[in-house]
Amino acid sequence: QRQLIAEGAVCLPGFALEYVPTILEALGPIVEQAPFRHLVTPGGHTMSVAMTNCGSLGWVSDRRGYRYQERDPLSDNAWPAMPEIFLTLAQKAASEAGYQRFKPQACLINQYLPGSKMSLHQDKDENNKAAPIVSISLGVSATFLFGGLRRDDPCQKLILQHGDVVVWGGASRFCFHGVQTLKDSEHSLLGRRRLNITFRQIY
Ligand code: MD3
Ligand code: FE
Repeated sequence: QRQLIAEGAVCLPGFALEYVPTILEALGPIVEQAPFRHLVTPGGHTMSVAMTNCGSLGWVSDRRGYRYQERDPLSDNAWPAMPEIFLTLAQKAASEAGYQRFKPQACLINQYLPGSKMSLHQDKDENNKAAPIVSISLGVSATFLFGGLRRDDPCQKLILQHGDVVVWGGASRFCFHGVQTLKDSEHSLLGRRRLNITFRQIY
């Protein structure tokens, strides 16, 4: 099943459900090598969402700016490798949405606890502007805000649930988006957390 959210934005409800046990197993060693951390924005604010990465490139933010880099700044080691199952799932979802040559190099893993949110923003740090972004939501459901190309364009609200995958490409790729403050509720597998995993092709 496939839902068109906007031009270029395709939701695949429950697409990741059958992969969840494998995904959670793969996340253990990743988070052990590269723990979740709260990044600081160039403006000096600490993000409420905790992040880590796997893959050949990882997204980081600090006082110097936003960028993708090959090493984890906490350890100076390469980011953990992207598990095969992640790549398979991301490519299968992209393919369902019409992107047959998706080659993600970066996988950003966001952890939301009750009270975490992500303010309205655009994703513009990827050099390859034609590739989509594939996102997987796990755990506590969240209200996702999806706007237009200008910050003050009206937003539609979307509930992203455990197992949902969204492919953001085409005209939706540079739309403003954000996540409302996570509610304090419990998910049977993930507890009070929400995880969002995004796959990005940088080059
Ligand atoms: C729409 N993460 O990490 S994923 C992010 O739930 C981010 O953690 C959110 O926004 C989260 O940058 C939303 C869905 C998403 C990702 C990229 C997009 C939606 C998008 C790029 C363009 C438009
Ligand atoms: Fe984003």
